Amino acid sequence: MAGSLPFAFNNSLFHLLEPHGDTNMTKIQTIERFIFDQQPETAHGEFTNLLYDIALVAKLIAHKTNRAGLVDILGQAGDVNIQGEAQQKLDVFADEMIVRICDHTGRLCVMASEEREEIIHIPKKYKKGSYALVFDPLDGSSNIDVNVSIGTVFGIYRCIDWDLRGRIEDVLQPARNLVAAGYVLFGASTMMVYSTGRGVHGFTLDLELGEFLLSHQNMRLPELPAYYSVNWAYYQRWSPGIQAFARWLQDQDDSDAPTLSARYIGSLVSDFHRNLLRGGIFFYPAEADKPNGKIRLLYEAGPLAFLIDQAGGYASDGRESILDIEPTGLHQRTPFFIGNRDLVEKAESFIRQD
Ligand code: AFP
Repeated sequence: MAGSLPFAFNNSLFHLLEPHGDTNMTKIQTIERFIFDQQPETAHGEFTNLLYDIALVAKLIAHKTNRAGLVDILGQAGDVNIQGEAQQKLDVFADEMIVRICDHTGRLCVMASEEREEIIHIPKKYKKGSYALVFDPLDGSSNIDVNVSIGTVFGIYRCIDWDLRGRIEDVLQPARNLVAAGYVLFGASTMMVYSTGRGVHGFTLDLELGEFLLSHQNMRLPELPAYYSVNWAYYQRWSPGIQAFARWLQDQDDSDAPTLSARYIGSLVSDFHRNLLRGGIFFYPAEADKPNGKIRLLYEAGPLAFLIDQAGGYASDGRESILDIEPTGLHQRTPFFIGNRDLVEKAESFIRQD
């Protein structure tokens, strides 16, 4: 009975314990347990613990974003709160949390954040680790004020030269070199989805337990896509090839064209997550005055390309795989097409005709 169980083991968990069918019990796995079980026998735990750190920071950001609607009541960003401290913007908060949790653990050699101009060095007083972390602390932040889902994206590389302290070269690696990537979606519920190159796995945060529980094991893109996602308002700015592709997506008369519905949130993690579950394509192409589009290669496109590859899909800049692009700058942008392989390749074929 609930009353006789420890506090944390509350009602929210009971539905997970209900038998499925006659005999099978649902298996409950926390993210910690799952990461640990996936770790190779030879591992020293450095990488495993880095993933735990990210799961911890995800909970902290979730706690803060869940209170975003209270800002009007408790004070605006830029205001001074009751303790005399300035209120922080959520993306700045998320950025600082990630750095604070990860800079002293001895697991990283360097970090790079979408929020900062330069790479983030590990202070000399702390031990240096073997991994480099890239992240977009809170993507889609313009959606916070209207209570629309937002997300954190991250990627983990191995440092190139383990003898040196972190350098820019450690983060300017093609996404094909990622050893892990993932995102945290702050939506109707908070989810952490990640891959270490052995499938894509999703965990949902149980708020009462304070634990991420395995909810989506081995996520695969459905073969039949359901959605296309693009900001249609920019149609006039696209090349003729991209315009033709966008019209093809809508073309009910072309027997080759899939029957898709349109969905666009304007928050990449949310658009990506929905399309991962339902199938489809998200694209943010080049525009006349933005030849590289808007999406950042290092913090958004690369990690999501790694995930979609693991889920059976494909990501391209319209000409080549995102996984193969050698980054030249920390804040480089790229045109971005991601989703079911046949749809992304179709976009490439239209672009070749430009
Ligand atoms: P913000 O962080 O400025 O809201 O940008 C979010 C984003 O980089 C990505 O999450 C969206 O897919 C894309 O921009 C939306 O851009 P548009 O508003 O131009 O469609």
